[in-house]
Amino acid sequence: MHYSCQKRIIYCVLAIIVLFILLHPNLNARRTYEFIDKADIPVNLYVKISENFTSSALIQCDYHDVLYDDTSLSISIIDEDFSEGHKIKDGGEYCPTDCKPKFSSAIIVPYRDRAEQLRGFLVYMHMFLQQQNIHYRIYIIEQVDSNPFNRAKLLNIGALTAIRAGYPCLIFHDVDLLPLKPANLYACTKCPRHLSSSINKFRFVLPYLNLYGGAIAMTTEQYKLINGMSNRYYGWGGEDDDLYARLEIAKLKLCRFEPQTSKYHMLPHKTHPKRLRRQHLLKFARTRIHKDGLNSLQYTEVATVLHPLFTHIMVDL
Ligand code: NGS
Repeated sequence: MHYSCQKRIIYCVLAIIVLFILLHPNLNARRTYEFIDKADIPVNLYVKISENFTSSALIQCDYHDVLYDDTSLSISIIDEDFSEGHKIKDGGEYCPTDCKPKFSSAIIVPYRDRAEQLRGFLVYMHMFLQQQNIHYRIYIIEQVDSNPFNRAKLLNIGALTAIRAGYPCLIFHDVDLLPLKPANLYACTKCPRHLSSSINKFRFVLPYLNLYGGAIAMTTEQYKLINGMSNRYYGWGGEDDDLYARLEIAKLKLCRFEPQTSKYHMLPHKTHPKRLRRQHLLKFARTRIHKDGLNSLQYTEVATVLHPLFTHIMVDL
């Protein structure tokens, strides 16, 4: 081959490599980020159980062993059957019996049309959560109409339901995410917490610092303070960035646990069509906080069913 032709090919290949690196979404990704040191987690936890909740246990549950548990769970649990004779109450509520829990968490999952994923999620999450000595309940909020999916509005509906039931801590959770480390305590911290900061899909790096989607935890008080999430994001993307903007307005600084503890496995699924106007909505996120959220939430409850492993709320948005 002619020398100048070879040179041109080399330049082309180099240019493609440079472009690939520059345009790659992981360019801004964080292998590490600011996080709460393990030793400081206990003082940062928001210790509160549900109103009206009583436990007949004599001793308080201890969370030291949970926080320092170094094991990982195997995602093969999703293929298992849930054992008969478990201690979960209808509606998916669980409370440890041999000690008094310090935390009550409502796990709120927006959902539509992923039955197989939901089955695996429920089996896995009950296994995971029961190891943590917390009181919790799993709410699945299903959008039954045929409009584009509105994740944030479903989360608002779940939040209102959980708040009415007296839950002090709201954990908003996508159905395709499985926490891998039992040390990732599903309780609220005093700061709003981003739980899923280290996902296999992103090669366990945080795609951008302000990411506040996937799995997050907020106290009921914090969620009410920011008027919940915007109800206007139909279709994929942007609603979590809008939520982050609300935190900034309310001067609530988000926090995380260390990457090692925040590892998640994302179950594979089809990608959704992206909402075209999400950037426009985001641009005005700050102006809508007081008029678009919990205080403007409108929907029709189609049915609520207490299943053995979850509370199923079906809604028309
Ligand atoms: C951003 C989206 C977020 C989304 C994040 C990660 O670009 O809603 O990607 O998405 N923001 C906008 O579209 C404005 S993920 O790859 O996890 O599906 O959460």
